[in-house]
Amino acid sequence: MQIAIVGLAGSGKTTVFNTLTRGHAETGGYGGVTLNVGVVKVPDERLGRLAEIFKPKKIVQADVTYVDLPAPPASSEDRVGTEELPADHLARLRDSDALLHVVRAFDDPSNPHPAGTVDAARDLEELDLEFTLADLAMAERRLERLTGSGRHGSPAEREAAEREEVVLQAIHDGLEAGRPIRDLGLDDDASKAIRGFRFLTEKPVLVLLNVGEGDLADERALIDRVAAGYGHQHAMVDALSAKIEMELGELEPDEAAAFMEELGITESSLDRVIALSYRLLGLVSFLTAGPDEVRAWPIADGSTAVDAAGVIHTDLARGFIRAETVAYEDLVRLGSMGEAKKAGRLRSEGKTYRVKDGDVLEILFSR
Ligand SMILES: Nc1nc2c(ncn2[C@@H]2O[C@H](COP(=O)(O)OP(=O)(O)OP(=O)(O)O)[C@@H](O)[C@H]2O)c(=O)[nH]1
Ligand SMILES: [Mg+2]
Repeated sequence: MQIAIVGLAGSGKTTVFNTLTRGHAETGGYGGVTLNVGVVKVPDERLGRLAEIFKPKKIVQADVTYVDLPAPPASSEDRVGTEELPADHLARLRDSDALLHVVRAFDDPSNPHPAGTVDAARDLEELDLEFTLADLAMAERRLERLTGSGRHGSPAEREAAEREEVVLQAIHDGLEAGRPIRDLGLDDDASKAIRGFRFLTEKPVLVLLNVGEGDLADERALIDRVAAGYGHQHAMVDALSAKIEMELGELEPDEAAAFMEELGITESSLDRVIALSYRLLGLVSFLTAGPDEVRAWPIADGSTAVDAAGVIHTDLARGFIRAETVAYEDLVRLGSMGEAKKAGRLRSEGKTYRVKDGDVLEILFSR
């Protein structure tokens, strides 16, 4: 699972990246050109509780990869800015499962906004427009090819091409009217027909307002204001002060606590942002527990027991017999697998069982 951090130049992308990954990539070189990649462990307090029961040798958290990308150049009459990104950057962007869109909301006289004023809604719209133009150009090119080539191939191929054309035309018309693809409510067949294009406005997005260190008290009002004007599907709006979070991340725990008290904040936004981006991806975690390891595994919401087995290892999916399943809450309340079984809370589930967040699974399989 990969999330691309996008945003206009100087919005704080790399600072957010450093915060999330506890990294030290260089910030502040206006209009950065480097690509940063980092892996983040998803915090999950259930693992600690399970570890108390199983006393495993290790604990393994689910992880998500974050990619920090430079802003695309602005589009003009005859060029689409996003398509001018270096090929490897564009590939990373298209390959990502979701976007984390960092928007500058901090004012800083020593680092003035190039537009002269700070206006989060304006900046948000500006980059969204770039991605809309990139998708539109792609849809147009493909539509031209489909209509220009006439109808070739077998009946099945012609039918597939017609279906693709209908979906692309709907996408094209939507984009022209300013509607991102994520708003179109495409059904599974339509999504599948266009999967190969990896459209940017189809990806779910978490808008992250990067607020100034003096504006934390007004954070909620700002989120509400921006969210009210951003009524898109598969989109969420949240805020953090990237600069403060980065500084907090560099402190020892007791120093961090003192600093937070000074700032008048009770919790770091970091865990919340990681958890939100995880949810945004439509991910839930199932858990495995034993004497060797206690582990959280990311899986798409709605996946089946055999899908879950395949996430652990393809052999487990191939030889799947059944999944011994207990809900995390039941297991923790009853204290052990044995007690869960006695209480009738340990279930044997088959291949098509839909795994729920927090299910503790043991997959039985034949080799
Ligand atoms: N005051 C303040 N400054 C910030 C904040 N976040 C980022 N900055 C500063 O803004 C400048 C740009 O931050 P970066 O994280 O490099 O922004 P970026 O989006 O990665 O920039 P490019 O990669 O150059 O497009 C740096 O000097 C940061 O220190 C913030 O919350 N408050
Ligand atoms: Mg940067």
